Amino acid sequence: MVIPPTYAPIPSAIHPSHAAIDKQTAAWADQFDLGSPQWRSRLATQDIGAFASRILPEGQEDVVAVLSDFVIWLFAVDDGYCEEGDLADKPYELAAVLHRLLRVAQNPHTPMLAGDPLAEGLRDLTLRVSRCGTALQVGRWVDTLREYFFAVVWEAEQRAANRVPTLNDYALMRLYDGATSVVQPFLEMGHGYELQPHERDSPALRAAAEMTSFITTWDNDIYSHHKESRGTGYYLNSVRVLMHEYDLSPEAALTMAVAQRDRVMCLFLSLRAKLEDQGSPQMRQYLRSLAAFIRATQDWSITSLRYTTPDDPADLPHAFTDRPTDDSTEPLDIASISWWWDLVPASRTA
Ligand code: 3E9
Ligand code: MG
Ligand code: MG
Ligand code: MG
Ligand code: MG
Ligand code: MG
Repeated sequence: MVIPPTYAPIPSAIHPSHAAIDKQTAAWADQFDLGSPQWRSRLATQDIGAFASRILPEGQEDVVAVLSDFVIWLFAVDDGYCEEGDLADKPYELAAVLHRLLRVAQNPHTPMLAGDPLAEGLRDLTLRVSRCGTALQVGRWVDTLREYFFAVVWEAEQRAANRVPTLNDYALMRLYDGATSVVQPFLEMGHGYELQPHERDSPALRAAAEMTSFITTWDNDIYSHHKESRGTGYYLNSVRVLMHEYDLSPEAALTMAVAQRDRVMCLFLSLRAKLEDQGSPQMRQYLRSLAAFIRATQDWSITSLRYTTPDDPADLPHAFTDRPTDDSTEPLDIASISWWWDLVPASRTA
């Protein structure tokens, strides 16, 4: 399947220390013995540090470094437990393991899971997150970790049943199972501010954050479809979900997935413009960071060996376009997310 260049209205940017951060993250994964040696040597070539450096191009370097280590830790959980490991189709056992890990994030001094690589890595991350963030942000990060864990347990149940989820269920699950919401607290920490709760928890800013999760995970599905469809059998991906939902060919499903992310991107831009007129300086910075996260995923995905897989090359684009394939202002026909369109009056999206 040939992946076309996708719409990229947000400028590209990367933190100047990306090379050092990338190197240090590979060393951190070695230090904590994450995954197998083979897994680590593969991940060391996938530019994880560059990805984190694109998410926070102007962020404080210590926070970018923690984010980078956290992202490789997340891939250890996602690859090792959730998709390729023994627990991938055992939701009950997976839930128990993830609850124990969560306890380590809630209090890194809890004397449990000693010597477990994921737990020891998480202990280190938690101590560092506590130095970078306020108590509120650390609490928020633990809550978002729980959200992510809950969603990957849902994925495991889909795998156990060997079922392709409905589009509505998949869109809802994907807001959390790509670990995008766990990264969002770093957007505040990276610039040393706290969003005010009445702004962060406003429906409009929550919607902007959810749209960011939708666009980045739909993009991931588009760019990782090659890797995932050649994997060990069962996989969760929006292209596959759309084929199943609407009885489409892979190519037609890809076209539809691209149109959906383009429509959400257009809505994100309209909502951002509206919120920038009204919000605090912190909210405006947060919106810039959400946008950077979207572009970071695009830039990293078309270049990382994780998705280009040169031994069995994926047909990924080398560039982006400045035009959406679909700029309709009509809500997507997905019940769990169609409320996003209520936040932007049609006159602002035209
Ligand atoms: C993961 O889904 C989607 C992410 C790559 C989106 C952005 C990345 C992050 C928020 C940090 C790391 C997140 C993880 C490890 C979930 P999927 O399909 O499991 O990723 P894959 O790389 O295997 O296609
Ligand atoms: Mg590298
Ligand atoms: Mg996953
Ligand atoms: Mg994966
Ligand atoms: Mg993927
Ligand atoms: Mg997947």
